Amino acid sequence: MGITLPDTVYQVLTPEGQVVGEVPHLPPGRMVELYRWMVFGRAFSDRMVALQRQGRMGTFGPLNGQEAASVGIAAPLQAEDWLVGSYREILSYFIKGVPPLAIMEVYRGYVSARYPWEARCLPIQIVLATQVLHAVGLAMAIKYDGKPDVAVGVCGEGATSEGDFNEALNFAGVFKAPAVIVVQNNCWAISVPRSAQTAAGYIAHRGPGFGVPGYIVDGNDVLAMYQVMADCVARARAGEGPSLIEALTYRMGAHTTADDPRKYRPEGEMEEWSKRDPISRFRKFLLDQNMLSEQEDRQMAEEITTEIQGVVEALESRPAQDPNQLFDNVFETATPQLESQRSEMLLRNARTLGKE
Ligand SMILES: Cc1ncc(C[n+]2csc(CCOP(=O)(O)OP(=O)(O)O)c2C)c(N)n1
Repeated sequence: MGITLPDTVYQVLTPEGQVVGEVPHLPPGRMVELYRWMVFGRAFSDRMVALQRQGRMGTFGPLNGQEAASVGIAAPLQAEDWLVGSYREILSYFIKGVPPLAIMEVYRGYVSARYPWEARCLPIQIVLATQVLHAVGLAMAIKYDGKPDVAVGVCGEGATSEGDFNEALNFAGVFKAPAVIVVQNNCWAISVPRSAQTAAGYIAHRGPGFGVPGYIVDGNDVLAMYQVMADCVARARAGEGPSLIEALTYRMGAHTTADDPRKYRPEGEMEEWSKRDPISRFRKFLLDQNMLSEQEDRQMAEEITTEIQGVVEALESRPAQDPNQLFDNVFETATPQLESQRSEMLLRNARTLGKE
């Protein structure tokens, strides 16, 4: 087969922002655009956590620390390519064309929340690893249709212990599906560390076992992620089959707003990873290359705050979700059990409202 086990970590920028690899040929404006998305992702995530703490948003999983991987996954994709991810991939979804308002609506419980068809993203997946099967299914559909598109499936390292992940890789390998499977290895699956997830040195090592090339990438280096992703997407598009990418990154926030990582994270780990922060690394590179100035950076941050505030205002100007509609989209014709749950909830709501 000629596929060997990957053992080197692909990197373009060191944590200090020094160039150690080949910089992708991107115009300066595009580089700044990638950076803006990273800053936007962190600001959006922070705002979602703040809103949740104020009782204005449902449970949310922050993406802090994973901005480079998220941007590198989506930026090389074309409009017709599909992207299927979990709750951690919302920044990749934004780049693909899902409006931030639609994501806020999802987390606020609006059942009417929809992504535009043109974004080519399936709803964010909560059931671990199933999205990888969906991505390979989409890739097979693309292949049957003879289209030049690619389907990308993204999951966390915890999800790789699910059968679905391995079945998806096997199927993709056997049928040469035009798919790219990306694992965001952020070191933790809630409180389970990466070391307890697999005895293998790297998750990317699993690829060759399925006849799929595997790549290990510094997931906090947006340029490295961009380049490896672009190469794998190009190969899939050219009919050369699937790839597996492992992005080495770190979840700097809690698993979700319902989690407290202080209970399980070893002391000093967060500090160590803070030194590899993906945003400060890329900012340093852009400043050094004169692609961005301190003044432009500050202005960008202010614009992003205003933009996100506008999204929050649009969300909060909507009438509240009618709880009765929660049951409408489960089946075409609601089952008797569902109808009984609906009646029970409406009765409870009426009683609660009556007491107020
Ligand atoms: C099939 C399934 N089992 C368990 C869960 C509960 N659960 C939600 S997130 C999570 C950890 C996921 O970790 P990882 O795949 O590494 O992704 P991360 O949250 O770190 O991005 C678990 C066990 C679930 N959502 N789906």
